[in-house]
Amino acid sequence: MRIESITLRELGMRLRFPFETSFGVTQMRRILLVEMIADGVTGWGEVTTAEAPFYNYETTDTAWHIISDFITPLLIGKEVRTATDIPSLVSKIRGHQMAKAGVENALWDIEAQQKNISLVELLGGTKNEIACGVSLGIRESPEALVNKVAEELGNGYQRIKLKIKPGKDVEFIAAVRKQFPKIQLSVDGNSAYDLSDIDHLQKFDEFELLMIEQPLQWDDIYSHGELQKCIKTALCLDECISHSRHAEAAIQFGACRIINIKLGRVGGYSEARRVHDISSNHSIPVWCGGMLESGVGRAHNIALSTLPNFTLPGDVSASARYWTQDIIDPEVEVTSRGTIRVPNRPGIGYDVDRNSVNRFTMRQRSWNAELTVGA
Ligand code: OSB
Ligand code: MG
Repeated sequence: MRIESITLRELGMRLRFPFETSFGVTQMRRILLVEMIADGVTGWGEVTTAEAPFYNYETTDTAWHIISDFITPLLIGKEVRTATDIPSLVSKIRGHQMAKAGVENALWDIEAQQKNISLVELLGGTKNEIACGVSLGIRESPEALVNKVAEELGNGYQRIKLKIKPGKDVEFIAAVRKQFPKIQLSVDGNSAYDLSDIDHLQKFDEFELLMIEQPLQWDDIYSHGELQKCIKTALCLDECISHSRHAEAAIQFGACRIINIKLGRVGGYSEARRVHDISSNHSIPVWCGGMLESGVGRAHNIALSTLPNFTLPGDVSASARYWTQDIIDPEVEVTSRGTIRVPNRPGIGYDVDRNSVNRFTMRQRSWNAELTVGA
């Protein structure tokens, strides 16, 4: 496959509702889409950076810079055998996994279409339906949170995840657990605690949570290992796992019993499959995290979730929970059983709606092999 052109677009998309985590409130998303053409076939990828460097160090602007000035020059006009060739071509760029993932994943879409198979089949996915949970932002009061949980359970979702932070945790979790004693319930601290909070975090054990996600520092596997020794509830790592060697280290050290895999955070499908396989070999279940994606990122998350070791419900939910209008056709819908039916059309399985993309586009830049010296 010869990479003939790459178009990078920044879309401005307003979430239907503000989303609050321990690191802040998000309502306006600035999303980068990668449109790639190879051998005349078009593929799409999404860069899952946030607007500010509060989840990890990447931002929409750093990704624009890294893709424009470093990734694109390494790829434009290049001949590649498969999408799995991309990581080695960009490996001299340290970090910036989300920027790399947006580009690599577009080529996976292309490769699947060229072979006339779904992305699921190309990846080795084994499911035609995936289990869905929801991630609920921090609310004003425990009552407001309980009402929101009731609404999402009514929509069929199989697992509820509560965002928490110091001062907005025990009381909120207790209220939800009291109202819903049997549901699959987990919490996500997004690195808002540290090891001096061990006594406090031990109190969570009484709520029989499915997991506590990333309570401690974003880059600290060691401290999570220390914490896991002191609590009964399973820890799940999100922010800490940027690649498969982190997964290996965290598992060996006992720093988690579950891993959240995000395509962007680990740098794309090639690395996501490695994290999946390592976890599987150690009997560590995984699930697919979300980054408030548009339909393009959502479609990729659905494909990833079909791999066999994705045995827990993910954070991949219906388009309508986020957007008044999504940019794919059809939009992602969730069944009353709390599942998404996996499309089996070639590639990502959804059409990208160019009218919507154009409507939301704030800036765009294209690179064409024929116009690039040396390509
Ligand atoms: O930690 O999983 C997270 C959203 C933005 C940044 C980090 C996280 C999240 C979510 C939302 O939990 C998942 C989603 O609904 O897309
Ligand atoms: Mg998380």
